[in-house]
Amino acid sequence: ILLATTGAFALLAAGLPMPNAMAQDKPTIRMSTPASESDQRSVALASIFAPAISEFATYQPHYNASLIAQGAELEAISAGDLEMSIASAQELANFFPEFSLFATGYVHQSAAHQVKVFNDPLMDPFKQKVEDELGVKLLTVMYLGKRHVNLRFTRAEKNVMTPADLAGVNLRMPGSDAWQFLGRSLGANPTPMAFTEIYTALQTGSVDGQDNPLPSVVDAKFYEVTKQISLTAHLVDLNYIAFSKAVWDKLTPEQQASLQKAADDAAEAGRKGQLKKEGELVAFLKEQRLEVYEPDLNAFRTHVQAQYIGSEFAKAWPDGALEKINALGN
Ligand code: KDO
Repeated sequence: ILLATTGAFALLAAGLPMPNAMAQDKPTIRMSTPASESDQRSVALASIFAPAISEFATYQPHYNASLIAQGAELEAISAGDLEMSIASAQELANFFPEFSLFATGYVHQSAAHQVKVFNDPLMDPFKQKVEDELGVKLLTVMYLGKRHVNLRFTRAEKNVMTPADLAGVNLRMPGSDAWQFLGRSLGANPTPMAFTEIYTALQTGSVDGQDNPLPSVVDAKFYEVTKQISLTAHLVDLNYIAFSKAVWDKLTPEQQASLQKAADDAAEAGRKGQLKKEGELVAFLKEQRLEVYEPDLNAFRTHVQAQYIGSEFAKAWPDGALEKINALGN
């Protein structure tokens, strides 16, 4: 009698229609991210991806790195402890150094350029390797935004016009070699730290600043504990939707097609949301009394690019790949 009150038996006993697949056959897609629930990528996944797959899978997001620590998500998917993440190219570069190409300063030019690069055949061997060696499918590319330098100092204390002005500045960057290299290439003194620790570190002064796109600066309220933003735009930043190949392989071809479309649609909506916010937020940040200004972009671009040329990172890039990426831009 007890058994008859659970699961499908309960439905039968209550005279309710049986669903095609019993609820417990539906895979749960646990998604872990350091991003908050109000981040545009999170919003797009919850409002577009989740309902689009709900007939055959249950989307279960975990925000603020509450399930898996930032940077450990890919390993978790590979081990079967997680089904999905919003992965950075820098995290992929920990496993496959050639991914540092997509994490290099001033390579991607815009959100549209990122999409062209992701869909170009030049990406095929990159995607295939991740699938074969890590058991992770990169479904689509999401737009995070243009990263800028955001400091605790007033502009009178530190006017960041060129890389030389960042000498000695303790700039929080995410913890991986590719991220730290980007921080050094900007001329700063990078400090590795998880995203969820930045606010307190800025508040207490254990770092001088951080770099993130304007929507992240606002979403995480970094403007409350900083005084200026130099619009360096050093990285037009992206994330890939990383998905467990083991789970994917259990779906029917129709379900795979729906899930792929759901990911693409969510990415497109997230991109639009993020671009809109980027356009609006300079005014908001100025209202919050931050000094927001443009540095000598040519000086930053030239300096950053010079650091990468001939670096260990660049040695891992497939021949001709950078040229192909550039050709897809303006
Ligand atoms: C960050 O830690 O600075 C970063 O912006 C890195 C990105 O790859 C991305 O993961 C992001 O954090 C988180 O999603 C939080 O927004």
